[in-house]
Amino acid sequence: MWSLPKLDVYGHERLIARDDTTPDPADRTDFGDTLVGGEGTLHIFAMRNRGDKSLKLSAINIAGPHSDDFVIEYGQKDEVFHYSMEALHIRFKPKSVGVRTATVEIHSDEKDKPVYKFAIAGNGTAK
Ligand SMILES: [Ca+2]
Repeated sequence: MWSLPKLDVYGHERLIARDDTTPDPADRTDFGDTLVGGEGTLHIFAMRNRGDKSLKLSAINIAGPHSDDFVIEYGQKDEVFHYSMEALHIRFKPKSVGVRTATVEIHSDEKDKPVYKFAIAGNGTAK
């Protein structure tokens, strides 16, 4: 029996729910305190395909009020093979002091839900 490709995204081995709106340090969606103008904070996520067919990724982008404060450094893979995973690296580089929020959007050919979204946040700090 065939199943469809199915995307799950994990941070620190914890599943990040689709449409999650509550960033949390436990699953790495909260990047914590980070110096404005510094190196930033890099978090690595895992995109897993638990279906038995390849998943085609058409785009990964960051949207929302402070989308420019988060940079995708790696993850523009166009395919996640069945029962396999790919890394997604996001760096938080705050442009201003205070809470910064955005939404990660992973577009794929998954049938029922082609956009996997979750909120991310971080706190810009001054020296
Ligand atoms: Ca959450």
